[in-house]
Amino acid sequence: MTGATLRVRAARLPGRPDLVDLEVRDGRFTSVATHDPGTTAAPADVEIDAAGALLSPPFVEPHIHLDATLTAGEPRWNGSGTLWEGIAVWSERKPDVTRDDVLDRAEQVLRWQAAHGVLHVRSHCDVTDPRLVALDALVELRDRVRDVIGLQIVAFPQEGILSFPDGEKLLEEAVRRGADVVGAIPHFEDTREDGVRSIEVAVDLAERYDRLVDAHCDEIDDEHSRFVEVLATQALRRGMGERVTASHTTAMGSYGGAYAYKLERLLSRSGINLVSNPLVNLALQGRFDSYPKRRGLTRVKEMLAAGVNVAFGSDDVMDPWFPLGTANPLLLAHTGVVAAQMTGQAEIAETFAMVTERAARVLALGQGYGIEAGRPASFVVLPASSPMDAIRRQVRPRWVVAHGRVVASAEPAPARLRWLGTEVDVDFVRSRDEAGTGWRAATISTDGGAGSTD
Ligand code: 17E
Ligand code: FE2
Repeated sequence: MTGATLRVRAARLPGRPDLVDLEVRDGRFTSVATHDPGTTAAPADVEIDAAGALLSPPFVEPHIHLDATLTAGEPRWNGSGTLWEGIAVWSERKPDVTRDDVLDRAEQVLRWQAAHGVLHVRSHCDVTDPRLVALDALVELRDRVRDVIGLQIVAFPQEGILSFPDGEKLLEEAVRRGADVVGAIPHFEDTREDGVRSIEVAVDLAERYDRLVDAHCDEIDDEHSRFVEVLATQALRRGMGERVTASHTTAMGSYGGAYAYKLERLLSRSGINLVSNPLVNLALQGRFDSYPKRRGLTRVKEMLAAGVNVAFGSDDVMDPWFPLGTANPLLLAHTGVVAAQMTGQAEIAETFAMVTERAARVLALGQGYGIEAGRPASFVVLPASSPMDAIRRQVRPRWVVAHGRVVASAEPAPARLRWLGTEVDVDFVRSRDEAGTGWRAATISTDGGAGSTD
């Protein structure tokens, strides 16, 4: 049996000058080649004429908390806006967590993500709960959604590994029940020594069960919080480099130049990944400062320049830590441009990579990701002329394709402007940006086989 076929014509790939044609069969790319306007190939079941629109591998969410999502205001709002009150509010909500509660909220946000073109998601899940009820629910959900979204689950000990009763046991049990990644939260442990020990426990567990590591690390405006050096050293000595991620690392925004220099060298040698959550940490950090007030971000540009892989994550959608959000990756890229001051032309293009390819490296997706023959045919078509254009105008994907199937589509919706006696459509395009592309004319047809007899 041959699976349905799909063809995309005249798509523009990020960073590639020529237009390309792509063919898909049985959910995988069978060819990616320079656009041939005169091709006589038989019509596919689904034909997309991209007309110069941007085609990118899907967005990847490297850091979200789906167990807590959509609980903002329950049982109360976070009045101080700090990380610490967020943790306290969540711990009051936790006893009310049930399987159906988690499935309902997490699936709703996964639908939003799919509509945004996010087809790979790493979700943290609090395992400082003796029932592990959210963990079981997310494992169930991971299996149910796998044809559309690849979900990775981090066993995340929100209230500590050593500072929470049976924290270590719960972490291991969560791994046994199916967590893909082992987490930690060293800056939250009661002592510095426990913080160091908690990292050793997490990395040991990951090694024993052959899992990845993703620790919440140094998410505090305290220049003395220096656990990322411990995590990187463990990764380096055990040869686990790219399988290890340090998330948040906001204390790096408070370190002085001399220590930061040492750290750049260690992190780049270790090969570990960093995840910055610019939207949420801009909001959470600096809350104990008056003025001047710190931005509370990790050193994004500097670490990229040192050769460290850095990606951007959402962290929260409407929960005790952040009341807004739709998990929109282009909003993260836009926020990252501002927050990390990545306003150079190449830097803006880099922020697009930080919500696509760089985030895919965090998830260790390897050959399971990317626009290449033999790989899964998962991609987004954006009504834009370049990554910079997509970020600036915050476009919605025209089509989202998962394993060769169109799973989301959105018509562009320009404003109709009555202007000095004429009427025009406004979609914020600077006409010069469009040179050489006609992406507004992109079309899809699903009757490709019509007219042929078989
Ligand atoms: N828990 C935590 O420790 N830090 C965060 N930023 C969130 C949850 C969202
Ligand atoms: Fe987080």
